[in-house]
Amino acid sequence: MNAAPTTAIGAHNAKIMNRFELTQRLVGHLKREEAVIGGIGNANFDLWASGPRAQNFYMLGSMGLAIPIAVGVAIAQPRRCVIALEGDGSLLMQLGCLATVAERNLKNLTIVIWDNGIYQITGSQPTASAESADLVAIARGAGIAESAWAADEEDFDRLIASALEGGGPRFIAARIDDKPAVGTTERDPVQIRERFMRGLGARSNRTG
Ligand SMILES: Cc1ncc(C[n+]2csc(CCOP(=O)(O)OP(=O)(O)O)c2C)c(N)n1
Repeated sequence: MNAAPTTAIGAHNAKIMNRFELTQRLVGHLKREEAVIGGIGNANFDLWASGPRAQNFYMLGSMGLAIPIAVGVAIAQPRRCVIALEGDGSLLMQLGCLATVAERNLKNLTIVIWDNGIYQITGSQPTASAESADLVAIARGAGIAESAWAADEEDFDRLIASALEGGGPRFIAARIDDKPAVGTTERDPVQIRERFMRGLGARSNRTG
């Protein structure tokens, strides 16, 4: 059993950090071909900008699907660590997936939520997490016991390192600023899917 990553930090006393910086920190921890599923928009833009990895999947177009896709990968490849990166607005659209994650008790799954309190990419309309909803409390209520706010960058590092040792499912939420994403993912879903499947060893390298 790994040391519990629980912190006493609540939704509104965690440090406000930067998504690109934290994404780079996260990618720096990846040594074992972990799968990373970036949610729509900024979550996958900053993952893309953090460097090419064949085990990255970039969700284009639909909110709230990073976690459901990660669940499928985690079930299909239980020995691989799988990380879902999702925005607060996208998670709020698909909260039911948290109960599924807890119920399936996926040891190899980590969820990272970038909580900027806005639907940034469509014009920064406020989300419910800006004022009222505490996403970590929701995850705990759904049954994911190992759910925590990252207090600051060092705490985020610690939570990620611990999550990559297994003992999931883990839910890590970070409060982030409203700086735009650093890059823009290529918009070629077939390429993205094929590269990801090869990266997971689920497709051979032959073409066609
Ligand atoms: C089902 C669905 N509804 C609405 C949209 C339009 N849309 C795309 S991204 C987005 C906001 C995403 O917000 P969040 O997940 O918090 O990420 P942020 O933009 O803040 O990084 C919206 C409303 C969509 N693509 N799919």
